[in-house]
Amino acid sequence: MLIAQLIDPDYIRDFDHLSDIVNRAASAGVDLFFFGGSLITANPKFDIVKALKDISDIPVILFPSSPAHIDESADAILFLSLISGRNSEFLIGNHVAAAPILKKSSLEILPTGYILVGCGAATTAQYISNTSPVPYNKPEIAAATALAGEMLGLKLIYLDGGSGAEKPVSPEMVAKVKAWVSTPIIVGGGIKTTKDAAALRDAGADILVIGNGAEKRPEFISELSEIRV
Ligand code: 1GP
Repeated sequence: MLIAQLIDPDYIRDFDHLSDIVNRAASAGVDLFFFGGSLITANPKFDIVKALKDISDIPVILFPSSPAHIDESADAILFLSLISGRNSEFLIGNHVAAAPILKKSSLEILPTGYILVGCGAATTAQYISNTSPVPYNKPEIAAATALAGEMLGLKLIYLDGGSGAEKPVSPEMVAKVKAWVSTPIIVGGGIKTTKDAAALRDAGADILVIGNGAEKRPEFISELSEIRV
């Protein structure tokens, strides 16, 4: 199982702050940085993706909510289709706008079925995408959605409670999706304890995404090295 640390540009105060995060991530063995956010409200004071590439060897994968977030300094992009929703812009519309730009870039394209799950109060991702999440207690809906995504050719499935979710996606849902698809499964949103992380790992998550949990308690990233396999 891999650990991806989400770098939200709104959270980064300055270059020294980013350096601290990178140093901690490197010593904890973080495998990937995801970069992005559903709603970016601040004008970054510096080019964070370029800085990440300059000071770290950890691959940087864009996690965009808009074609405006394409950044050629990164290594790859999650080409996310929001298959839990029925908003055509996030299913295919933004992709049409982004595809010609991506074709000219050197970014690795990672076609990803993105499934938002209701994990407590509505998250920014749900609001901004104007979609209904899969209900928390309906693993079979998540599994059928993931299976349809795999049949459409998507290479990764991302089960996300959304950044700042009150609780993570249930291990039961992850296990059901794991049983139905053969793609790697990314799980994120609301993971704040090693107990949560271990349960999701045991259920079959291939990549865990940690954002708020490490923003609020930076040592959480180091603690996760204990439960990695
Ligand atoms: C959000 O999965 C990521 O898309 C991370 O969520 O910030 O809640 O860890 P958190």
